[in-house]
Amino acid sequence: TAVSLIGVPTDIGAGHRGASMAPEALRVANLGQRLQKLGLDVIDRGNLHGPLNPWLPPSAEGYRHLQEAIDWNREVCAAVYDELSLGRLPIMLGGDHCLAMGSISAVARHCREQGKQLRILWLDAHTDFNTASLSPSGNIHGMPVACLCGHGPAELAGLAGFTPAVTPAQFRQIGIRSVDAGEKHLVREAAIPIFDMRHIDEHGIKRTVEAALEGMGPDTHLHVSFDVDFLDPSIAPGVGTRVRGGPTYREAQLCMELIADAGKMASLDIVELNPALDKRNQTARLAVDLVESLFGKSTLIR
Ligand code: DIR
Ligand code: MN
Ligand code: MN
Ligand code: MN
Repeated sequence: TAVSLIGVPTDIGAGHRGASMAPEALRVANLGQRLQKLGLDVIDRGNLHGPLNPWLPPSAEGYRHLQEAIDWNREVCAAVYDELSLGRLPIMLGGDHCLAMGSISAVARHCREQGKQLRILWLDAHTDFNTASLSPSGNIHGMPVACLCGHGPAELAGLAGFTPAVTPAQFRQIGIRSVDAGEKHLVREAAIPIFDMRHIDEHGIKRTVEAALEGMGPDTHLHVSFDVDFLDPSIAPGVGTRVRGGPTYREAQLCMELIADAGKMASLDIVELNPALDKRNQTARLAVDLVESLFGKSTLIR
C-alpha cells in the first residue's frame, strides 16, 4: 500500500487552541517511520497552508470562523482528491475535525467517479451532527457530519461538487457518549447508524466493530475518521474535549485490528489531537501506536 501523509495544521474549528500543532506532534512520534517499517510506501507531503486562527466569537449566523473553514477545506479537498487519483491512501494529520468536510467530500467524489461504494467509520466521543442553529458553541468541528449530509452552508456542503456529498446511512459511528441537546433531534431524524458506548458495554468491542463493518462489498472504499477524543481521556489526555467513559487501550487496539482485518480502509483522518494539552507527547504516541494496528501491525507478524 502507498500512503501519503498530509499535514493540516489548523484549529479554526475547535474551541481550544493547539490542534494546529498536531501534525508535527505525530511526526515527532514517528508516524511515517512506523508505517514504513510495516512495509508501506510512505510519502510525507508536508503541511497544507490556510488562514491563521483569528480567535473570534461566532458570527450572527452561528458559525465561528466560517470563511477560514471554507478556505482550509478547499485545500484539503483538492489535496485528498489528488492523492486518491494517484492511487494512494491519504492520511490527514489534523488539525481539528472540521477538516473531514474536505477529506470526505474528496473521497465521495472519487468514489462516485470510480463507481465505488463509500462507507465512513466515525470513531468519536461526539456525533459532530450540529448545525449553526443547533450548535451551543458555533465551533465548526462539531458540524462536519451534518454538513457532509447536506445540512450546512453551500460552500462547505457542496465541496464534493454535488450535495449532499454522502448520506447518513453511509456512516457508522462508534464510541459516541456526548450529543448536544439540539443535536439529538437531528441525529434521530437522520437515523445515523450509531454504536454508542452503551452498545460497546453491552455487546463488546468485537461484535460492535464487526457490526459496523458488515455489508461492505468488493468495491467498498472505507474511510476512517479517527477523532482522538474517541479514546478514554485517562489514556488520551491530549484533546480539547475530553469525555470520560471511552474505549480502553485494549478495546481501542482491538477496534483498529478488526478494521485492518477487514482490509477495506482507503483513506484516514487523524484529528483533534492537541499537543498543548498533552503530556510528553503521550497522546500522539498512542495515536501512532493505534494507527500501526490500523495498518495491520500485530504481535506475532512483523
Ligand atoms: C460539541 C463538541 N459537540 C460542539 N464537539 C466535538 O461544540 O459541537 N467534537 N468536540 O469532536
Ligand atoms: Mn481508489
Ligand atoms: Mn470528538
Ligand atoms: Mn469529532
